[in-house]
Amino acid sequence: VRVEAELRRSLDERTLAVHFQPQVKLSTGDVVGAEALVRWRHPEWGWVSPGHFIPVAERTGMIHPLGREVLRAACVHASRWRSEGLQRVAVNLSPVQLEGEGLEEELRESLAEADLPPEALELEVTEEVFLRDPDRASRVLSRFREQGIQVAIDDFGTGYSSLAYLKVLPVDRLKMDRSFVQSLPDDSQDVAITQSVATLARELGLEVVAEGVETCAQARFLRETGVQQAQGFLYGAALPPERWEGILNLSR
Ligand code: G
Ligand code: G
Ligand code: MN
Ligand code: NA
Repeated sequence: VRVEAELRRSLDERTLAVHFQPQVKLSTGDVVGAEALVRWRHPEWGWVSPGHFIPVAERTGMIHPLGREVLRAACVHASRWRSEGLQRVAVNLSPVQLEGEGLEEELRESLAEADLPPEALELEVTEEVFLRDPDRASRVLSRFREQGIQVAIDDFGTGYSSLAYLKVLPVDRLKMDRSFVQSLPDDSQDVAITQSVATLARELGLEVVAEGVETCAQARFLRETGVQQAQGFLYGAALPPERWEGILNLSR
């Protein structure tokens, strides 16, 4: 209850921050994308993890105004960074946001306000959305895709859904969960899983972004296995937008 009240206050006072984690093209090292990650610093508690407050926001409906703020910030910053070579910004979408009304309108408004082409926006959804209401999720996401917005499956491989949704909803990208990356290249099971995901993606014409890349050995193995992009502490944690200025120029 404390968390709920304090989160509501931070939303009202607009003290939530949006940070951006670089996504890198493995063959060149260029920063091609940025994932928007919401950050909450409470005056007494310090940084509160999204893993802690996002579920509260989902339960209370605060995820709608929160998600709107993240989306707006993401579009505004991406629009500025595009001229420096950034291809896209990725925004996490909660299943609750997908089920609500008005998301389509918000997307249109945010893109228009920032003058960002839809192709430069990627929505990250987890496999969970296809468990909850697969028909609705496919319908809504297909409509976004028709407008040019890209869709990525977050935490790919950790959900309990079947792969059938990849036929119903042609997505653009799979984000391989960091639990599969952590023990590369030594763990033979993770090697097998990585190879399978890379093959599946290639056959379906999708890109793969590996998450949680922390070492050069992981990056090298992923590149040699055909994974196109990576994200993780090796390249950088999520940074506040003002710290992004140098990043894009540096990578080119
Ligand atoms: O990197 P971090 O600890 O911030 O991320 C923890 C989790 O919170 C991740 O699963 C991430 O997807 C989620 N998350 C971070 N920002 C947002 C957001 O703006 N919206 C939603 N729905 N989830 C987010
Ligand atoms: O959306 P998602 O659930 O994937 O959120 C990304 C989460 O992973 C965030 O909590 C972020 O801080 C965290 N993260 C990002 N890069 C790394 C990394 O290289 N290693 C680890 N352990 N965590 C990471
Ligand atoms: Mn994500
Ligand atoms: Na993830």
